[in-house]
Amino acid sequence: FGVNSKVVIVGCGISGVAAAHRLVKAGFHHVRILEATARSGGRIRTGRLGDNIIEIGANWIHGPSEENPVFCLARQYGLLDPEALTTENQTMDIGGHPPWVPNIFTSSGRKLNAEDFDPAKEMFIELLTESSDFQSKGGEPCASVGDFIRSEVKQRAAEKWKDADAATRSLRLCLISTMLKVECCVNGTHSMDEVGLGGFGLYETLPGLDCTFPSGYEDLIKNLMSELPADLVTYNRPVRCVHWNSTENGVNTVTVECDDGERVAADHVIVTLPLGYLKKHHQALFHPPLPLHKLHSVQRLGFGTNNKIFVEFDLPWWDADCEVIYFSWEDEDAMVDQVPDVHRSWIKKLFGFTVLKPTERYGHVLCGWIAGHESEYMETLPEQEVMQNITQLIRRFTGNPTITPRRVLRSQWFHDPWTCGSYSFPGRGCSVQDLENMMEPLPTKGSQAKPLQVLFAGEATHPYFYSTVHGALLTGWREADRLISHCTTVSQSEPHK
Ligand code: 6YU
Repeated sequence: FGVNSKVVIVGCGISGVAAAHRLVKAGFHHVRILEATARSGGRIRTGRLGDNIIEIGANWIHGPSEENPVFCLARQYGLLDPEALTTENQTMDIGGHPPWVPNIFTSSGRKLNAEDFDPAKEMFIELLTESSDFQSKGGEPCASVGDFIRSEVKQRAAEKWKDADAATRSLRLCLISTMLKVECCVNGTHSMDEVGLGGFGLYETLPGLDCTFPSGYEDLIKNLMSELPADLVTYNRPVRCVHWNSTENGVNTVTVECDDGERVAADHVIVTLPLGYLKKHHQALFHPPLPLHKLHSVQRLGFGTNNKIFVEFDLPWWDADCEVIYFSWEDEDAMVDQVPDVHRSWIKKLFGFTVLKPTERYGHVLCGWIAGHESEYMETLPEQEVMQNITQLIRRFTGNPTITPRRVLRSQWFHDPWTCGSYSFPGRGCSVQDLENMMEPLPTKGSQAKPLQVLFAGEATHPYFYSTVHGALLTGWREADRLISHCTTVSQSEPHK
């Protein structure tokens, strides 16, 4: 009992590492992490493109300020640029919309001025803000954010843009399509039609201008891991099934069964598996199965794909101050964020690129962003074919037939068998209850069986910071604290033997 309890953590992403860290610091000495792959970090994954450091998974610390534990740890470990540490940076409240300098190109090879973009951008941001408000008000008029934005733009454009000519209005609607695609990447969804309007406002932002890890996000994992016993993690050890409520000598136990047949007995198991993995494998993964209300929440919450395509150039073809490049298709004034023929036109889903800055550190590297089924299809193509499609696209939109990338590297999060996508979002009909169900331990309340046999952490179990690293980290701490307080109470009430 108490610190002698055997705790098994399934998954060595940030939430698993955070849970182990907390338990070990509290004196628990039978903590073990079982990880399917050969590395720690999960969706925090730093790679290389030539000489440049790139982030295959998580990119930014969203809202780097005092309330953000990832920021505080990164500062403590000395992992951030001085600029990120300034009060000015920490207090900037961007509400999830970084004030990036854009370059905007259209499919006929035109470069737009910021003024051409502003009316559509303003209306879009206004509607996103209104979409978030339904969470507190209730009684939303449509099921999804996509439906709401489309119907409102139609009405508002008729009034606000009545003096604009037909071509200008059409261009603005095409720009709305581009922004819907941006938002698909932000939310990790196939389409904004899949993101529930009632649940959209659950996500909360923190103050601070998003910053990156100059030597890679994995530095955070390395620093945390260096404070844990070296043999705490067993790598290449996928878990096949968690047997809970099984009875041995009249006492409930949990047994974790691994793919290689190893069976690990535990008092408590913390499951930190990605929601995509849970959706696909829940049936085989839990014995007995998950209670129905928990299963329904696993199904109702969304988990889609957002991938990156890194492209390096000898020379920049964007402005020196440019931070984001948008591509807008002039045939998309129907406000679409889905491509009708995925195999032929998947590239249309790519909204554009963010520019890796500063240039002295990264060279001339862009990060392309593509979400949804189009992105999942892109993963199946040879990298050479992805590079050809990207080259054609850039040449068309810039009108410059000589632009040639030096090299390309893309992420493949959907086909990663241990992740099955990128991150979670509230689907249609989702409410905070679904996130609460996600984090509820097994057996659920009211059961006479031994409590806290299986606990749940991971980004998809945070009620308002889901889809982020800080959300995932907090859930690891939350479940460790749940166990610490439970084990302390139990060991205090146990008669001394
Ligand atoms: C953030 C960002 N970021 C981009 C991309 C991705 C994600 N995120 P893990 O998966 O890490 O760990 C589970 C482990 O389990 C793993 O090691 C597996 O191998 C293992 N496992 C699986 N099966 C197993 C088995 N059977 N047995 C044993 N082990 C098994 N977050 O803060 N900043 O910039 C981004 C981004 C491409 C893919 C991101 C970002 C999400 C984080 O990466 C993610 O939440 C955490 O790393 C997850 O940690 P974990 O421990 O839970 O799981 C308004 C509004 C809208 C709302 N959304 C806005 C939010 C914006 C989110 N943006 C993200 C954007 C980017 C670019």
